[in-house]
This record gives sequence, C-alpha cells and structure tokens, in this order.
Amino acid sequence: MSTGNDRNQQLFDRAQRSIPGGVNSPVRAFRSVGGTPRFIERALGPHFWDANGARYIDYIGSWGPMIVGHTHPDVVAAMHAAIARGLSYGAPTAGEVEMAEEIIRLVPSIEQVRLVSSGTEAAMSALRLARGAAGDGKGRRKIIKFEGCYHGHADSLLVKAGSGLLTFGNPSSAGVPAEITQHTLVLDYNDCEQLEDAFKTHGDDIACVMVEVIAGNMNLVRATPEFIQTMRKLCTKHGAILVFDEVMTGFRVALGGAQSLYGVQPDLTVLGKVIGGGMPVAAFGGRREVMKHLAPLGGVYQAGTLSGNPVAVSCGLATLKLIQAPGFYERLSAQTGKLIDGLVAAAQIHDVPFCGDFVGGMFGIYFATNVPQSYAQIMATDKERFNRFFHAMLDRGVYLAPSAYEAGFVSAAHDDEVISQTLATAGKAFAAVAAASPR
Ligand code: KE4
Repeated sequence: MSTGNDRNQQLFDRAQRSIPGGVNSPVRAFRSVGGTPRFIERALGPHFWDANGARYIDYIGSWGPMIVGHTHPDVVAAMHAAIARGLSYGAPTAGEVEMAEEIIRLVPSIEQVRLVSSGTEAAMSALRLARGAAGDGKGRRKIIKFEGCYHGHADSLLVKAGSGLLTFGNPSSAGVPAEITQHTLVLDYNDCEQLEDAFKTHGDDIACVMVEVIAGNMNLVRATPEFIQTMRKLCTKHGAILVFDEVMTGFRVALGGAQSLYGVQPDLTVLGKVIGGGMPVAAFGGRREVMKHLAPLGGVYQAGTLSGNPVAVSCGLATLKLIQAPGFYERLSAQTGKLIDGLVAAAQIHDVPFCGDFVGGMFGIYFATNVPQSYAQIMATDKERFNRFFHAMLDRGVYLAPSAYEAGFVSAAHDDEVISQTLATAGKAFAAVAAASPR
C-alpha cells in the first residue's frame, strides 16, 4: 500500500487491484522507465495535470491524436453539439460520409475508406482485406512486416523475426499459436536486399507488405526513399498489396501523411489517432479495386458496433478542419524543430551524447551520437541515460514518452513560451544525466 499523500501512487496501488498492471495499455505502466505512473485529471492546450495537481508540458499528446492541443474549444463545441443529438445509432449518419470524403480528398491514394474504432482494428482489417484481395482476388496467405514496426495487436502481427533470415516468424506474444504467425515474414527495416530476396523466394505467395513509412514504435526511424520505392516496385510486379500503416504519421507529419512526403502511393492506408482527435476513430482505405472485396460488397468480412460513431466523428471532423488552416504544418514543424535543436544544444553544453530527429509534429530523441536508421541502431542507444533524462524532466514538469523506444509529439498549442520552458528544464536534466553518468 502507498504511504504519504501521493495521489498518483494511491491510485496506482488501487488500480492494480482491479486492472492488470493498473493500466489499460501496457506502456502507461512506466515499466520501461520505472517509477509511478501519473494519473491525469485534466488537460488544456499543451498541458495536463496529474492527481496531485502537478502540471506538465505534455509531449505524448495521447500518443499522437492531440495535434491541435488538449480541449480545443472548436472540438469541444462540435462534440457537445453531437452529444445533444444522440450518442450512437448503429445506423449510417451524414457525418461518416463527410469524414470519408475528407479523408479521400486529403489522401489521394484512398478512393474508398471504412471507419473503425482503433488502429489495431484498422490494421487487422486491412491485413484481412489484403489477403482476400491479393492475386486478383484469388487470395494469398503470406505477409511481410518489419522488425521494430508495430501495427496494433492483431495475432498475425504480433510476430518476431524467425530464427534465420527469410524464415517465417514466431509469436512475440503468449496466446498466439505458431500456426497464426507461420505466414508472417519479419524483415529488417530499411534493408532492400532482404526485401528483394523475400520476393524472389515467395513473390507470388505474398499477399501484402505492411510498413510504417516513418516508424514511430521503435522511437522515430525514417525509411530511406529507396526502401519504400523498392517495396512499391516489388508489390506491383508480384501482385501484392502495399499497405502503409499511417496510424501515427497520418495527418501528423504532413497533411497528406508520410506518403505525401515520399511521393509513393500504397494500395491501402491505415489511419487512426489524429483522425479521431482523441476519440476512437480509425480507418483503412485505398484503391477501389481492393476495397470492393470488403463486405457487404465482397467476401472479406469486417464489422463494428461503434464504427463511425457520431460523437467520435464530430471530434475527428473538427480536428481535421483545424489542421487545414493555412500554414498549420509549417508552424507545427517550426516548433518541433526549435524543440529538437534546443535539446541538442543543451546536451552539447553538458557533453552528453545525444541527437534528435523530427518530421512535422513527430520527433525522436536518442542518447547516441548519430540518428539511428535501423532497429539494431535503436537498440544500441543508451536506454539508461534516456531513463535518467525522462525522470529528470518529469520531476521538473515535462512529460516525455515513458520509453526510449517511442516517438514524441508536439501540438499546435506548444508555443514559443512552452518550448523555451522545456529547453530550460532540459538544461537541468542534461546536467543531472551528466553528473550521474559521466562519459
Ligand atoms: P491502437 O489500436 O493503439 O489505436 O493503434 C495501434 C497502432 C497501429 N499502428 C501504429 C503505427 C501505431 O503507432 C499504433 C499504436 N501506437 C501506440 C504508440 N506506440 C499506442 C500507445 C499504446 O499502445 O498505448
């Protein structure tokens, strides 16, 4: 039991009696960084407050959705109006059509789209659709994903690399039978040669390649343009479906997502986070030729009680409207750049090996000399120094992602004052890191 008057610890002790690990999503338990998770009571703009009333500058933004800042008045007003009309009908609504049309207009590779309630559900459904539609609708079983990329927790995607290169994957979670993962090939991110070899060996059996074009689940790691162009070329040649998982990067790194930055069109795109603005809205969509295989038109089944929920969609639509303001992404990118440049400068003053990278409103920070370009290089970064830095920042009111292997997020509400407060705090945090672990 907790002692003292730390409400976070009291709530955490209580939560662990009724919820496994005391949380509803594992990363929130602080197991990677240690310490007591903060139970958040309210949020506004770039800040949120914990159960002790302590204020933090928030750099997780609910892991991406809160791109316009917390409790934006336009978003709150839109939701209040929707709530007053009813919460859920289980029947189509005009708002869903408007949302679908907005997504199609903003993401040119998407000709038709289906709304669901989570990124996991969207990625799982896109995978099933790809398997059903591949090979001109004859269907295929094998899929390719990449080590370090996360696409939610559907069984086929909870896979770690096979024992040798080009051997099919093994479950990365208990409860997933090997029969489920035997068709999943896990390759190295940014390794074009492996990709070429995989298609040489399995080409016409491959249903799809699923990738985070800018990976955000092994910290931030950019795909090389060659890597993405190679997978586009190979999928086209072999009749495989190319799936971009843009749950995190969609409307986060640019209005058109990562695919607009790389100039490569996938066959399917998976979306989430920002399109819900903090409410449970996700989506998968793409070429009409592929989407026509989805029920009720085709044989690939997918369904959902709360898919396209009117209150959630009202939040998403209000968010999508705000991010289309002229100069939104230029301003967002400028603020993220000030953050990263300032952190790098602060680390240099204290002689701490550190670097950073960012794309739009998404960033990676690394206790390493060079920006990592692969899963192996991410794994070689200094986790202990990250954890020290994390707590030194948290204790001073700056909340970073509680893991060295997650990306961070800036919102439109992170103005110059907030960024300069963050950098002043970072100076103290890097001093603490240097004192605790001199080079
Ligand atoms: P959800 O089921 O959590 O909505 O989305 C799964 C998902 C799919 N694809 C990508 C690229 C994702 O980043 C995610 C979820 N991202 C994590 C952050 N690493 C969500 C945070 C969490 O798991 O609590």
